[in-house]
Amino acid sequence: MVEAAVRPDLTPYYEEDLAPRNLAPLWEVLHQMVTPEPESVCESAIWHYEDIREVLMKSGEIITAEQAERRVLILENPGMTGRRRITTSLFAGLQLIMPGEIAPAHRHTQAALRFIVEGSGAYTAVEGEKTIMEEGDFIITPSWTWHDHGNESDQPMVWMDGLDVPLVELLDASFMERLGEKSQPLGRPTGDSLARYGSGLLPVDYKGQTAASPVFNYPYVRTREALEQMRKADEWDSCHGLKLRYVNPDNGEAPMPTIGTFMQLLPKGFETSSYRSTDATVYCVVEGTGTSLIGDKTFEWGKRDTFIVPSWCPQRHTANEDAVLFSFSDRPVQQKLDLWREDRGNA
Ligand code: 1HN
Repeated sequence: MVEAAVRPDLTPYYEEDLAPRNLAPLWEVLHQMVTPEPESVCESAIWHYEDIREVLMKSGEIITAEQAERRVLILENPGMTGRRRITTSLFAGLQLIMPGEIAPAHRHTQAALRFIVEGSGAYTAVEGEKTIMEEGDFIITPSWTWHDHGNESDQPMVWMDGLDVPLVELLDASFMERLGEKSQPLGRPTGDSLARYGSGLLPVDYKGQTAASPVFNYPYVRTREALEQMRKADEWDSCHGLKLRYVNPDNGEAPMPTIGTFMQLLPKGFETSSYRSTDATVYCVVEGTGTSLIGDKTFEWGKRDTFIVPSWCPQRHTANEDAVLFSFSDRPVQQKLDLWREDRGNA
């Protein structure tokens, strides 16, 4: 293989012959383009909630939700400063909505998830149905669905927004529309989707019409109850503890085609064995405290913290007390494209 810049004598050819014709020599860059293993600029990182809560609340004083359209602080990966993403393929941010505020209705081709971090009782409306949000709830806003948020409670509400913005940017497929009204008209009662599609039942003639799940709120009470019931079987995976993936009940696939979501329980004292996978992953701590070794760096985490594991970076987690971790990644995309790999070490 020709190493980069080993042929400085070719510079005149590159600059005078190739560049003006929009041509470039592959042999100078091939080894950067095709690496033996993933080489990501994405870095491991952590955001401690107690460290960022105050500046997030400050945003509530300096701009209204309406002025901002969405009052979100972007969690920027330190390896990709200015690139508005938390991993190479995904956006994450913390959104704040104050009592009485409304974030007006719009829709876009980028798919979004909300993971509720703090507060109780604000709502989000998606395609004509409202849902009330509680801590730990996982809510989806699939591609091109109308959505608006409002806070009718008496406390600030904070959630994590996870979007496939960088993926859509890569594909140049961004479209966005504002409804022109603060709130969209509601066509279904609150709780309708969960009752119809999220109770181990489906309407008898239902034919999955969309790529995304017909359930749009996966309440934490149900997820937590599932984990608590399952722990009685005492079957722990050495790499994951007890880990569940969220599904579209119609086809068993991820709730949205571009973002996979997971919830796992690590009981007090549990130490996972080394694991890595090609989907860079965003973790949100729902309960408990613990320590993670990500590559050669150690991170201490607690409730409401967010941390990142880059692609193919070895991870080990230890729970100091019963811990519950929500996570999301681009895994469904990689799996559909036959790119996803995992390495369970010797486990
Ligand atoms: C968006 O539309 C929302 O609807 C949140 O709440 C975060 C980040 C990037 C682009 C669009 C929302 C977003 C976003």
